[in-house]
Amino acid sequence: MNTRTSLLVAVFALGATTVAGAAAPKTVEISAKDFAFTPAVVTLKAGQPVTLKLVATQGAHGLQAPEIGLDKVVTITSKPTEVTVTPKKAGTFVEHCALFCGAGHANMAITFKVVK
Ligand SMILES: [Cu+2]
Repeated sequence: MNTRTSLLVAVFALGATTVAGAAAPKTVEISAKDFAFTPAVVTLKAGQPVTLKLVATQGAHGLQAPEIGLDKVVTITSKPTEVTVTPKKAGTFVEHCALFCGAGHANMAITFKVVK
């Protein structure tokens, strides 16, 4: 193997590593406070696994979104919780906070836009 071949092999190996890394679910950070989710609108891709990293910066909240594959209520506290989901169908889904959190609870919502 001459120097040029070695270099090509090295570049190929690097490329393969990058491709493998891209296959891992991307992470979307969602924070919750009294009484809002940030971001308020999250765009996801149908059929593509995504890890939601949920953390509360104030109070304790909850999220349940069966339309994107989050079937059980996840409690959101100051300790980050990661949950990986795969949205199956495209559409716009509005979910409300799933844990009573106070005066603004009823208006605390997040919108998931699932695109094809
Ligand atoms: Cu809440």
